[in-house]
Amino acid sequence: VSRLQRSWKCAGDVYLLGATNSGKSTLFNTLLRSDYCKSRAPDIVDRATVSPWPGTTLNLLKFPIINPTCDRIFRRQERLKEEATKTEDQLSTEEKKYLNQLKKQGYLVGRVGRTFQQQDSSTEIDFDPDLLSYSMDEDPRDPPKKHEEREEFTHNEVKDARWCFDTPGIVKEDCVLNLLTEKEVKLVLPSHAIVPRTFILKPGMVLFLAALGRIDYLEGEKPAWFSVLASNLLPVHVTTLGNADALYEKHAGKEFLKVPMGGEERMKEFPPLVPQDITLRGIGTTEAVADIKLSSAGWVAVTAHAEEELLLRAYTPKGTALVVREPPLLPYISAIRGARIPGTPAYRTKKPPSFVENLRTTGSR
Ligand SMILES: Nc1nc2c(ncn2[C@@H]2O[C@H](COP(=O)(O)OP(=O)(O)OP(=O)(O)O)[C@@H](O)[C@H]2O)c(=O)[nH]1
Ligand SMILES: [Mg+2]
Repeated sequence: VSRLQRSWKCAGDVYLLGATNSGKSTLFNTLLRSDYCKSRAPDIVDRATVSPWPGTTLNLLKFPIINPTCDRIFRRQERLKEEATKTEDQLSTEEKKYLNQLKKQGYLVGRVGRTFQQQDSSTEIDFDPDLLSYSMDEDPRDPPKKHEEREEFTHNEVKDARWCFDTPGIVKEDCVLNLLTEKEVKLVLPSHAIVPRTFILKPGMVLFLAALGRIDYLEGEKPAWFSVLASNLLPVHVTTLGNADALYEKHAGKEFLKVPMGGEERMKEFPPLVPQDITLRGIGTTEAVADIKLSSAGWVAVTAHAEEELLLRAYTPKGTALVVREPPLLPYISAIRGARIPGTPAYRTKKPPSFVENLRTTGSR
């Protein structure tokens, strides 16, 4: 909010753009209740629908952007400074409960908060320089409205306003979610914080992410680490090159590989896995070299010994996007693991530290 106010000021309208389900409406609703929005607007503007289903927002929603006068920027900074010194202890029980709930779902949590509250006619009005400095777009003489009737903006409030828009998401044609049923999507879209699952694979081994993705480690000198970042409800299975095809044939569509579900009937209409070869050169045992993104089913961070050359073959259902993301999004993710489980290529899992704990201990906002 601070950066938008400093750099963009009120130069023009602002649009939240992005793929469906990327969190635009969540951000819109947060901005609606922040210093970015004119103080009266949250009561007038409808909140955007947030849902786990891609493509939920169909109409355009907008709120008027507040004009960041020098005085407002100053008061906002004062509030932020003050709040930075407060600890979580000062939150109400309800706020704490909400925060904990979000924390469990893997949200990056911070309180956005507002500096400028709506003028309430029943309370005494302190001297407010904004009322004088900004009578152009917010008319302080506006008579207070009765609570029952739906409030509306006055002509003065919106005539020169810039708006912030939520938009319907961009539908990606090559997204695996388009191929899935409602039940399957529920398993694929994470509903809780993802716990990374790391496996150590030798050349000749194969990793399946449900029946939606597959990675073969074809050639290389040494073992490498494969960290799966995907919904915790999707199974990961490791097998050998010799057994992989048979495993897929036997279990795709069934409980063992979970998604898709519906047995052979379902698999008849489901596109086959198609391969793509990938070569990577390791940069060391603590840092991943790349992410292999298996459409929206998840991604696998690959960590390999320095200078070690790997030949991989990755698969996603035909028509869906397989992307090699280099550099990886979370280079040190393979370190978030427990002890090796004896006799298997798997490591025990470990929960990543929560963002809130981090924020508190570093004292940043
Ligand atoms: N873990 C996590 N989930 C989020 C975050 N932001 C949004 N979500 C969740 O992601 C899902 C989609 O969020 P929306 O805000 O509806 O996404 P959108 O981009 O508006 O989606 P469309 O309107 O369909 O294009 C919802 O279940 C949200 O609760 C976030 O920062 N972290
Ligand atoms: Mg939306």
